[in-house]
Amino acid sequence: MVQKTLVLIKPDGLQKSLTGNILTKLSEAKLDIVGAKVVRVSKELAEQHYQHLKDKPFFTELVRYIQGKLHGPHYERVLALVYEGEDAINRVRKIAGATNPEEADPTTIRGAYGRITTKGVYENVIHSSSDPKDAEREIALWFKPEEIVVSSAEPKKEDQA
Ligand code: IDP
Ligand code: MG
Repeated sequence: MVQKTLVLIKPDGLQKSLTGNILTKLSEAKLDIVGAKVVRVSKELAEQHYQHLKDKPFFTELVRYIQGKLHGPHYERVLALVYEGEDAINRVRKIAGATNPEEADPTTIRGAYGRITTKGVYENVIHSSSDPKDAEREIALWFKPEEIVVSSAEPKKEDQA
């Protein structure tokens, strides 16, 4: 099934200068990028994005992490992307790797580049939506509808000879 999925290159990924490596690795999934932008993450956006974890002991630190507050003022941003294609959600999750970077396969993005901070947050370089419901919610949270490119099945009239 053709799906859309949200990817965030988190502040640690930007600080470690991994954007190119991550995009190259994700290109193995043979998906299309249909949305992309740099976002300065507000506390509200961070809390909404991670609402399912609000009762966890690491929640406050997690919100600070995605806001870039652990990586100096220059990295208070993320790169947000929407990928689209066949089985997009699972394909990206597979390349991203397990949540805990120490348990992630070393050939995955998180396994290769992630770490656990002394405060116990998994700095795992990349976010990817975990299921179709999450993907829909997250894409609506991070992107306006007009920021997503819609591919038309039919060629446009003006493109035809
Ligand atoms: P996911 O990112 O693989 O979907 P979630 O459970 O949705 O995993 O958690 C969101 C983020 O919260 C993770 O990517 C990681 O940065 C952090 N996190 C999740 N579980 C833990 C934990 O047990 N300890 C520390 N950080 C965690
Ligand atoms: Mg998740």
